[in-house]
Parts: sequence; C-alpha cells; structure tokens
Amino acid sequence: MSEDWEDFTSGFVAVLGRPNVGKSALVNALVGTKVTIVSDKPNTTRTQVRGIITQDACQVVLVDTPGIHRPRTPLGARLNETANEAASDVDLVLVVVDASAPTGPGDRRVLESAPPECFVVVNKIDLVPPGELLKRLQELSAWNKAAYFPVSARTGKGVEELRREIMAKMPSGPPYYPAAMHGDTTETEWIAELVREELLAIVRDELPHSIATAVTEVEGRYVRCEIFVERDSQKAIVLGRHGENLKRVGTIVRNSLPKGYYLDLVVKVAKDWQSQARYLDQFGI
Ligand SMILES: Nc1nc2c(ncn2[C@@H]2O[C@H](COP(=O)(O)OP(=O)(O)OP(=O)(O)O)[C@@H](O)[C@H]2O)c(=O)[nH]1
Ligand SMILES: [Mg+2]
Repeated sequence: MSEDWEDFTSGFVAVLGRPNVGKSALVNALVGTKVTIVSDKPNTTRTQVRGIITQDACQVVLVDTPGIHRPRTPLGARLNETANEAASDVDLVLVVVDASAPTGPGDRRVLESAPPECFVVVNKIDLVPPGELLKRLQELSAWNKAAYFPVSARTGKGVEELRREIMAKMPSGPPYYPAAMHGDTTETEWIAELVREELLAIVRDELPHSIATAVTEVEGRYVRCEIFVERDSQKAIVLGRHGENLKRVGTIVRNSLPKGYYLDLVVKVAKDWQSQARYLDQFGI
C-alpha cells in the first residue's frame, strides 16, 4: 500500500472489569453496532472480541474481554488469563465498573492492577440517582486514575464523549482493518455466539457456565451448530419441553442469517468440559 497515513491515528484499547459490569454492552455502544454478545449471566464473554471504530482519520480497536473473577474451574482460570493478556501491549485500558453496585473486592483488584493512565468507565448510570452517582465517583477517585467517565451503555448517555476521548488518546499509526469492518469475529463464530446468547437468556443457575457452542459444519446454506452441556441432565433443560427452547433459539438466530439458510441445532454432552483443557482448546476458549 502506498497510501500516506501520516495524519492517521490508531491503537488498541483493552476493556477490563469484573463480570457483568457491561463491558460488552459498552463495546457495542462505542462501535455503534453489535459485535459482541451480552447477557445478564456472569462470564458471558469467553474470548477477546474486537470491536472497531473508524472515524475522522482514526481507528480504535476495542478489545472486549472476559470478566475478571475468582476462578473456581479451569474455565474460569482461562477466562482470567485471556483478560489479563489483553491488558498488555495496548495503547489504553478502560476499567469498567457498575455504577449501581458498591466497589467490591472484584473491582478493587482490577483497579489496582490497571495502569494510572487508564480510563475508569462508570457504567449503568441509568440505574442510579444523581446523588448516589456522585458518591460513587468520589469513592472511585481514590484510585487516582487518569479520567472517570459516567456512562450508560444502555441509553447511550456519555458514550459519545467517551468515544471522543478514547480517539484523542490514539497515537499516530495506520488503520489495521478496512473502514467498513466493525468486528473480527468470523461468520461461523458469530452464529455460535448468537446461539449461546439466546440460550443464556433462557437458562438459569449454574447452567450458563456449562454451555458451549460451536459451528461444526457449513455446507452451502446448511449450518450445523452444536450445543455442548456437561451432563445428560442438562440436555433436557436446554431442549425445553418438546424441544421448545431449541426451536425458539433456532428461529431467532435463523432470522439474523441471510435468507434461505438452514440452521441445525444439536445438543451434545461433553462431560465436565469446563475442567478439561482439551475441550477448552476445542471450543477456542
Ligand atoms: N441498566 C443497564 N444495564 C446494562 C448497561 N450495560 C449493560 N447492562 C446489562 O448488564 C448485563 C451485563 O452486560 P454485559 O455487557 O454482558 O456485561 P460484561 O461485563 O460484558 O459481562 P461478562 O462478559 O460476563 O464479563 C446485561 O444484562 C446488560 O444488558 C447499562 O448501561 N444500563
Ligand atoms: Mg462480556
């Protein structure tokens, strides 16, 4: 390429925080389109997922990460590793905290390990009265980070300002992705993620952690997505009465595919996969 990128800026931004604070929702809001899945169950994000903003001679590559938590399984340990790895070698770190919850030990660990130049994003401000938000901001200022941004990924409040400040921090550099690209997830990975997102919206308790999905076959317009659970008893819950859960998930995800696609959902048992490295590798976690 002989293009002159002298006036262009670009960089990588890691989005860190404990589970469920709204990192993925924030990445989607900053990008302006859905590039990473969201759910009310903790540890929804399992890999580094990139969201790309290209605007005003600047490209920002946001790296969504798994929520950092106290791991109870090899899966949990791997999620933490993935998140911590994302924090190294980036131009900026965003630490996301939940405005509607007090700063807990989980937040503290992330805040303490984050560089002083990081931005602290106080998300979910739609859930708290202004007086309480002020208290939260005062509390968080004890960490002396570079800047604090109250936002709501849900309503979009504060997101534009945060986007501008992130862009202003990017050093000179070329774009890494074509301007029309908003994410780095492949089409098959995305289908598997959408299936998992819909399942997470249905299931409860410990089951979210036990679900993994993978597209295992694409043949013309036929797509086979396998849903893995850890035990036989979980299979029935995922299927639902007369298979109605699976039907519902299939219909929703099929609607997001180009017309004429056939999505085949199959539930399988991968015994105790959360604890087995070979399964974690197989699922790309
Ligand atoms: N009210 C409100 N809810 C939000 C906001 N941002 C995210 N949420 C909700 O919070 C829950 C968690 O959002 P996610 O974006 O999946 O959280 P996360 O930090 O990526 O979680 P993990 O991937 O599990 O680490 C979901 O139910 C979101 O809809 C917000 O600004 N306001
Ligand atoms: Mg997430």
